[in-house]
Amino acid sequence: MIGLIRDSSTIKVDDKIVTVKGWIQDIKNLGGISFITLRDKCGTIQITLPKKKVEENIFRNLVTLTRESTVIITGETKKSDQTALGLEIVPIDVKVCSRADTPLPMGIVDKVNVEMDTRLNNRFIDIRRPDVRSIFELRSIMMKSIVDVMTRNGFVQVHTPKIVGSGAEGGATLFKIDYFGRSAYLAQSPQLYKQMLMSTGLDRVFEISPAFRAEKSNTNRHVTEFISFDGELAWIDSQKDVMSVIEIVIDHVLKEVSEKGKKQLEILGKKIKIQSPPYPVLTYSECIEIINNLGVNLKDGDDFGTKEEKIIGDYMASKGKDLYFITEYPSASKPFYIMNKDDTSYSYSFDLDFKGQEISSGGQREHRFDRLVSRMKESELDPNDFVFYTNAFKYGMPPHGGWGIGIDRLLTKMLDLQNVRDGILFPRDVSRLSP
Ligand code: AMO
Repeated sequence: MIGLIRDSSTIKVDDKIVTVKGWIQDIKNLGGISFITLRDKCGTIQITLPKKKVEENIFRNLVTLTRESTVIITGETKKSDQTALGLEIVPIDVKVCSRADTPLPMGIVDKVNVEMDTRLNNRFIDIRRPDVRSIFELRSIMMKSIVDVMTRNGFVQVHTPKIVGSGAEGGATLFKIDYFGRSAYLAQSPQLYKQMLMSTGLDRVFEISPAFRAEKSNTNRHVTEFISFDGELAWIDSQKDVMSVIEIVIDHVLKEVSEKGKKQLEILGKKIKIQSPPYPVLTYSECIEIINNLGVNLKDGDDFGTKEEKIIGDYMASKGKDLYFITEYPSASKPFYIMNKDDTSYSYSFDLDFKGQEISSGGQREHRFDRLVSRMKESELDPNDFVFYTNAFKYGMPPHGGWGIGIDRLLTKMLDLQNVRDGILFPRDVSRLSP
């Protein structure tokens, strides 16, 4: 028997006979009456079983079920002022879809703090928690908003190879694979390909794809497989043109997620702060000064680690800014494809930081063939390994620039998650290859 198919967000007392589907979250047997909390993707519904009014086999069937079993229940709606929905269902038909094994590997509604490892090992259960599921629904809203804003701004979505013959982001984080007896690698980024496209007339492209880094660091912001959102645009005057596009994109994403994800944000108890562009810009040298004024002893050329990023994050937070660019890093700390700043030791590079963490880096690229090859040699790379790439610079390459945004980090910072893994369904890191 089937009544009106309803979920916990649409059900009304007036529906009279309804069919609901979900997981048995809890069963309370009080002798003459039993209560079942049925959870569906939108919330919970109370199923009430007065022993005298419910058919015996339905009663037995339901009250002997294990938590998290899946059922389809048809029943009569009754007004109730004891439940959040203001109604309960008295079953007249039950279909048990699957009976859950016991004990459960982890609880769903229990208020105990479960370790990240246990949660990730049992991710299919973890995601049954409404707050966890909300993160992934918000992620989906975010991804759609990115595609929308990029397309609206004339960018063409592309996909480039993830099995590659040479890496762009340094040998230390390359995953080597055996490719029919030859050495190949998992792509660390679409860098070389998105740049090659700049010579084709496809002069505004974006890609959202997995990127792989053999990253040995076991931190709350590094994973070995992440989703990289890359953009590249030609005919730029300077890196500022690239930064302006990022501002348009991030601003749109924050607004869309706030607007379209209201329900999920409420479940998470979060409010997204929208910081209107333009985002503040600090140069690398200014950051060194800010950091050293706080008693640290950084030298020009030193890299910023987690600690330094946090100092700058706190400094910007004190000015009410969560999002800010850091520009003009030393050339030596940036990859070969970034353009040097005229005759200085700095570069036309930038990072976008969000609440004290780098979420993006980019810059103007070196589009002049000779200089590009020199930059490669300076970085101790063999230009012969990159001929497929440098060829695209030989026969007419416009000035161009772009960025890579770590989607997982953007989500983490936007929602103030503790760990980048919180926003990844099935994360991969040094010690995790399953599920
Ligand atoms: P970069 O190496 O800085 O730049 O990476 C760009 C962004 O990707 C994210 N990211 C990561 N996220 C999680 N785990 C990791 N191990 C990880 N590594 C990187 C970060 C980072 O800011 N080709 C250039 C971009 C460009 O210039 O267009 C690049 O890949 O959010």
